[in-house]
Formats: sequence, C-alpha cells, structure tokens
Amino acid sequence: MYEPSPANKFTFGLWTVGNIGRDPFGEPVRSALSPVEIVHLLAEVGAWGVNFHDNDLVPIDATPAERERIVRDFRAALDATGLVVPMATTNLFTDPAFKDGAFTSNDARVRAYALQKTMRAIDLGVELGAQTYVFWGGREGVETDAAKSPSDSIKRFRDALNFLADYVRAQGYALRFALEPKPNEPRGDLYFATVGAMLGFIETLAYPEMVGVNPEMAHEQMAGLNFLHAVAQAWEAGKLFHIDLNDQVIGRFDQDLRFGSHNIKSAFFLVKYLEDVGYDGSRHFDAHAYRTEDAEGVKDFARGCMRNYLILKEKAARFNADAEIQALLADLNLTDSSVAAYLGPYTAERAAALQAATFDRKALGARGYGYERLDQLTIELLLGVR
Ligand code: GCO
Ligand code: MN
Ligand code: MN
Repeated sequence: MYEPSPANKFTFGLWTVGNIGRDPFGEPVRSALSPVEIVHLLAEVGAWGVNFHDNDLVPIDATPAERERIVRDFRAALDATGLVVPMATTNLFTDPAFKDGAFTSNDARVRAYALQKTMRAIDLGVELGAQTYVFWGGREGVETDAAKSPSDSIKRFRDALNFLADYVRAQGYALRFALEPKPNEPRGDLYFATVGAMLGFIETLAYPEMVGVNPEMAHEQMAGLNFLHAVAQAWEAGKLFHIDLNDQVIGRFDQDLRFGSHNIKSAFFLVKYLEDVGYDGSRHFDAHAYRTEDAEGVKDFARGCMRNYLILKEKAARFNADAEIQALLADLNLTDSSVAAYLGPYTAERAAALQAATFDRKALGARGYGYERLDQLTIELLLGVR
C-alpha cells in the first residue's frame, strides 16, 4: 500500500544516500559508493529519479577522458534501471576556492571561475536529461558584514544568474532555474535567507519567467518559519519549480533528517497541500541517514522518506473524506446575504455602502471558531485512532 511508484516522482541526490557520515567532529563512518552503485541502490528502494552536483558525478580534477567514461557508465546505469535525472546543480561550496562564496566572492577571479564551472555543470546536467537547475548558494554569505556590502552581493548574484540564463538561452536548452534559500550554515549568514527573499529577488532578474524556487523544509524550519506558508506563496506565484523534503528540529544545526521523522504535523499539512493543489514536480528528498547507520540503514532511511510521504498522502485523503472534519470546515466560512453588498472588488458604491454599514462588533468577537475540535480530529487521524 505504501510502495513507491514512478508516478510519485520520488528523487534523491547522489549526495544524500551517498552521504558518508562525515561531520565537523568526526571522520566518515560509511564507505563511498560510486554513482553507478547509488543508481542501483535507488532503483532497489523504488525511487524514480536521481539528481547530482557536478562533482558528485565527475570529480573536480577529472580529465575530459575520465569525464566521458564516467558519464557513459552513469548513463548505462540509468538505462539499466529506468531512473531519470530531473535536476542537476553545481558544487560551489566544497573547494577552498569558494571559501568567500562563488558568485558573491570578493575575488573577481573566483566569480569568473564559478561562472565557468556552472556553465560546464549545466552542460553536464542537460546532457543527462535535467530540466531543472538548482542554485543553492552554499557559501554565498559572510561571517562578518565588514567584508562586503550586502547590496553589492545581491548585484553580483543577479549578474551571475542573468549571465547563466543568457547562456542557457544561447544553447537552446529547455532548462529552468530553481533558487534554494537557507538562512545559515555553512556561512554564519547566507544571503537570501528565506523563500520570501528569493521570490522578491527573482522579479529583479532579466528573465524572471525562467526562474523559480526550490524551498527546503529544513531551511525554513532552521529560521523558525512555517514551511507550508513559504511553499504556498511560491506555488501561488507560479514559482514552485522543485522542492527539497527532509526534517529538522528548530534551532539545531542543519540536520537533514528523514522526511516525516520529526515534525509530523507540519509534514502532513505539506503533503496534503502538494497533493491538493496538484503539484506535479519531483518530490526530492534532500536528507541523509543518521551517522550511526551502515549500508542497510541507508536503505531504511531512503525507504522511510518515501513511505512517510505515502502514509501522509493517505492521511490527507482521509482528512478530505472525513465527514465530521469536512462539516466543521464547511461551517467555518460564515457569511450572510448582507455582506454581499460590501465584499468584492472596489467600487464607489461598495465603499459608500461599507461606510454606512453598522457591524455588531461584540457579536463578531463572541464567536467561537471550533479550531480546537478541528485540530484534535486532525491529531487523532494522524495518531491512527480515527
Ligand atoms: C544543504 C543544501 C544542499 C542543496 C544541494 C543542491 O543544506 O546542504 O540543502 O543539500 O540542496 O546542494 O542544491
Ligand atoms: Mn539543506
Ligand atoms: Mn537542499
């Protein structure tokens, strides 16, 4: 019943199930899997697609001949398993060259190198079928604002995205950009900290229609924000090009927990929203297994992400079919014939009618909304007693 199928569009990055468990305090605990091995692992657990940073697939110092061999082997694994590559991205954060950022580095040579690296990574992604290109500004930020003006950084980031959008157009690629915000980590503060900040920025670009967002659950939660509200704003603006699903305890380090493992209620309302509005893009799990896990534990992690999504999807269908819940919802939107004269687009008549109206403010304030009951029914549904 909770078995993943290609129609669910579940994807993982090479870097997620390939995570070797290194952290700032400890060495790797799992041996590295090759990209081909990861493709087979993902096929075994039932994923639909695999995404990658350029250097997850092709090492940063690979020769052109090595690149060709790696791409050939990877493509053969995709063909053998039926997995697709919906999204690709650039690693602009691991190499020491990027320690002061990539597109926003104070060193113009680094900014130029970052553009070159991204053009090559775009070529690689498109070659393997990617239609969405993610920009996560891993090191686009500062530890100290003495270093640079934030508005200069915004301009530099804009210049880079405009250059790369023109590159994509010049190549005739059918590729859309998805910008992924994060408030901090690995830098002390990252620019464009939230989905809302990215949505505002996109409208200042040369080709805003080519650019949307890739909201990540953990990133908004790190900032203490409501992820569903961020996703809804992106969706409503036609900008939900991709989504990174995982979990996170507010106020902690960047945990990248298995989807649905911590904030179950938030995950439920998110899944319900994506399913209700008919989001049809990838459900990408940007998370990794606990550092305690071995190779089997990594599969448990990956299966758990997908299974939790499908369980919550089924709970959402129950919520929508629950007569008592639906009756409560139907009662919520109170109206009466008198307000029809007041609500609607502005007209001089409406404004005049509203100015003249009398409202029973005390009666309005005395109403109970029944949200305790509604929320309790939701919780009982999630806890499996309903
Ligand atoms: C993080 C980010 C990354 C990006 C990835 C693709 O917090 O490390 O979420 O995992 O999603 O680099 O852009
Ligand atoms: Mn993240
Ligand atoms: Mn992410």
